[in-house]
Amino acid sequence: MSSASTTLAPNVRGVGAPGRRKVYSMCGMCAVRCPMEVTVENGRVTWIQGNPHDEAIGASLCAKGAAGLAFESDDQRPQTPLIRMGPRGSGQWRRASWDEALDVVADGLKETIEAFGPRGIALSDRGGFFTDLTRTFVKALGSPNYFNHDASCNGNAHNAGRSIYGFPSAGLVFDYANTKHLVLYGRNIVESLMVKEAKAFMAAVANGMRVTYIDPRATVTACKATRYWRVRPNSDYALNLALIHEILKTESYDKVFVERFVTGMDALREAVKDTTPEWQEPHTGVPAAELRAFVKEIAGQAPRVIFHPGWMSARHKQSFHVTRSTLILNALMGNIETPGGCLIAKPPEFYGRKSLKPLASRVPAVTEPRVDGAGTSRPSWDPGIGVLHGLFSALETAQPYGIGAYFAYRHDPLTGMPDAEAMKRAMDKLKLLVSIDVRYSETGWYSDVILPESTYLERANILAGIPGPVPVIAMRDQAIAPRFDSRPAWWIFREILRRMGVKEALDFETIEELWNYQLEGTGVTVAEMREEGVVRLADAPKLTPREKLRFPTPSGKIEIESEVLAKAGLPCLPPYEPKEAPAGDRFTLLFAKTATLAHGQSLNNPILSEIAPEQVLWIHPDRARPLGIGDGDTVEISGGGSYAGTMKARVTTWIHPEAVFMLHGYGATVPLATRALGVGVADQRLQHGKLYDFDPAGGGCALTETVVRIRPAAAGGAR
Ligand SMILES: Nc1nc2c(c(=O)[nH]1)N[C@H]1C(S)=C(S)[C@@H](COP(=O)(O)OP(=O)(O)OC[C@H]3O[C@@H](n4cnc5c(=O)[nH]c(N)nc54)[C@H](O)[C@@H]3O)O[C@H]1N2
Ligand SMILES: Nc1nc2c(c(=O)[nH]1)N[C@H]1C(S)=C(S)[C@@H](COP(=O)(O)OP(=O)(O)OC[C@H]3O[C@@H](n4cnc5c(=O)[nH]c(N)nc54)[C@H](O)[C@@H]3O)O[C@H]1N2
Ligand code: SF4
Ligand SMILES: [Mo]
Repeated sequence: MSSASTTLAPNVRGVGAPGRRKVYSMCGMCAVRCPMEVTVENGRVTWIQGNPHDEAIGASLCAKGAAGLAFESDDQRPQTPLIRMGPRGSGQWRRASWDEALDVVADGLKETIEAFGPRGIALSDRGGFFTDLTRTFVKALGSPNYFNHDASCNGNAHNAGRSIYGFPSAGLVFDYANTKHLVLYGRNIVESLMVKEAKAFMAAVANGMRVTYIDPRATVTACKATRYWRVRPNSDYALNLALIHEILKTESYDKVFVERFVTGMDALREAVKDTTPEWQEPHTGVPAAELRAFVKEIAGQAPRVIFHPGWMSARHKQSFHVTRSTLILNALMGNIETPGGCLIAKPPEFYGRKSLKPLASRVPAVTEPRVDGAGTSRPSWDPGIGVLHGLFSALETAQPYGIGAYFAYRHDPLTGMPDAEAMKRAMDKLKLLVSIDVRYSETGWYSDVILPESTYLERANILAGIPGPVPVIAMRDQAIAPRFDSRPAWWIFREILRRMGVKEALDFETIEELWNYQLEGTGVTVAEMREEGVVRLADAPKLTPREKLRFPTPSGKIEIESEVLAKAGLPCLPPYEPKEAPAGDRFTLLFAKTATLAHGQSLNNPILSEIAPEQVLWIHPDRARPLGIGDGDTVEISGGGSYAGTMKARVTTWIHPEAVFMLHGYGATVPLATRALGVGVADQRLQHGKLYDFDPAGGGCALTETVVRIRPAAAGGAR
């Protein structure tokens, strides 16, 4: 029997009240979390739109955001806590009360602590604005093993930023409105979108911003560009080394900026002395003359030139160095903290204000080393976010130590990480696998306990402190009462900590009490937060004066030669590793998002499932013809494991001949999500063997090194 009272649904004050009111929230239909305004009438949501008090977004939401009400009214989601009855993944569940489910979780944690100590507990989440909560939860339990999802998102770019600028790549914000030229490496801004960024990009394009778009396939963003380079897959590092060579040779860089703010130029000159435009041509496919013309063009536009360090573009074993070299290119442009360049995201303290008071400061530091070695045996990996495949390898080998319990909170590794079979093998070693989600995820279906979180409209979150040119505090307030027996995350974690006897960390009775704690000393009140949902902590953005510009690196400068990497025994400027061209029926597998779906979480949405594009396989005619594949034919695609799938071929010259392309987010297997079940092919399951194949410096999985085989499907083989 539990001593904690869990019967009370912790609704925010005013929820369900009669009348019409506006509630400020953040969209929850993808992890971008755009600020939004919710109109509630008599306890029901009647309209959602972007938060008009936030100028950058206005009333806009994307198609996924607009499908939020369809998600809310969908019954195909966990409606009560569920406890697994049969073998893992068998789909045999029983409904449970919160008390019972949380007791099962607490028992599993106690068993884990007995076997492995507190460090045997791990949690991964989606990262982003609200991680103070999850980090605090893990820390309060005494474990160092908090992970975000970046091992398969922007972990390489994140760690590359730290190694050279001293802060993660997300510490740069791009001043599209004032730039003359934007260079994108597979950053598909228009389709893989964040509403504010897509709007700023489109406005800048309309204003004459030049765009160079680099991608082995032509995206919608490529169609908006002034120059498109259809590069060979995974070759951007060669391109960058040649760009740097040409920029140095033609002295087209900002000497004053470099002299003052950059170290390691001699090493850079040495590393690129032979990487000429001609040298890169066979590696990337970009004609040397075009590369020279590009450098000439940007020389006249700098510092209003941005090389976007990207997120997803390429995930291979040198992609850390793609981002590092991209960040070097920005430094050479002298565009840091200049209009039309890369602005540094600022904390409130920059403007004489105070940051939100961290929940994590309520619990003592954990001194145990992380299970993935981040920050210890792997000094170049940020211990603040970890590298998730390190958890799975530890599960398989019990090295460097054993793990017994794993929470996947707002994270679906069986969709978002490569090679589900390998992950399931690792998960089978767990005593306890808990999924905290708003729908049936692939990971949820394989877990021991599903704890349904209330949807973003049905709950409040902790406040988010978001750094930027103008830092803000943003709120997700509760709009309506939960439809089912679900709970908000802060409450779920609080209840678990109470059962574990470490309640101090999150011992708040209401979310308002928690918010008041966070707001202490900021000069902002909950009432003010509720007025517009977003409070700006400065009137207008200010640039750091040049004499005060210092980077959080050991030298205070942008470090091309990095101590962190030296300590890790890693080269700062390794030579480019040439890529083999797959031949015959073998292709490099490219994958990406589409504008109307968010990863694997949208395909079951009643509206989005209707408008979702058919998943087709892009293939170049020169490679399709010898295989006997014509446009519209059904092809089979396999990745070396037991998993294979079929889809229609789209024969097109808009893709590099060495690659094929498909959309991510299809091929779901959960029977209770009937609209997504069996639709399409799961690219992550074709990425066989990629869970433990990663970039050693950045830690990210080498997803884009996946080679697949393509052949015409046997007659009747089509789904
Ligand atoms: N093969 C392949 N792999 C990829 C990618 C790819 O394109 N191809 N993309 C990569 C990228 S960029 C990323 S970011 C990752 C994404 O991987 P994930 O982070 O796992 O993906 P998401 O779809 O953001 O959401 C994860 C889970 O959060 C749940 N969720 C949504 N809203 C809420 C909520 O309010 N509360 C709770 N508790 N849960 C919620 C969703 O239902 C979903 O199950 O995948 C990466 N992996
Ligand atoms: N609609 C929608 N929008 C989203 C998301 C979503 O799920 N749906 N997810 C959000 C998230 S979490 C993220 S991280 C971002 C991701 O945003 P992006 O980084 O733009 O990611 P992707 O859509 O995965 O597109 C990656 C592109 O990289 C290209 N590419 C592959 N290999 C190479 C290479 O070697 N070199 C170059 N230059 N390009 C290459 C692919 O062809 C593809 O077009 O999108 C965000 N926005
Ligand atoms: S990008 Fe679209 S789905 Fe994602 S948070 Fe913004 S409006 Fe919602
Ligand atoms: Mo991502």
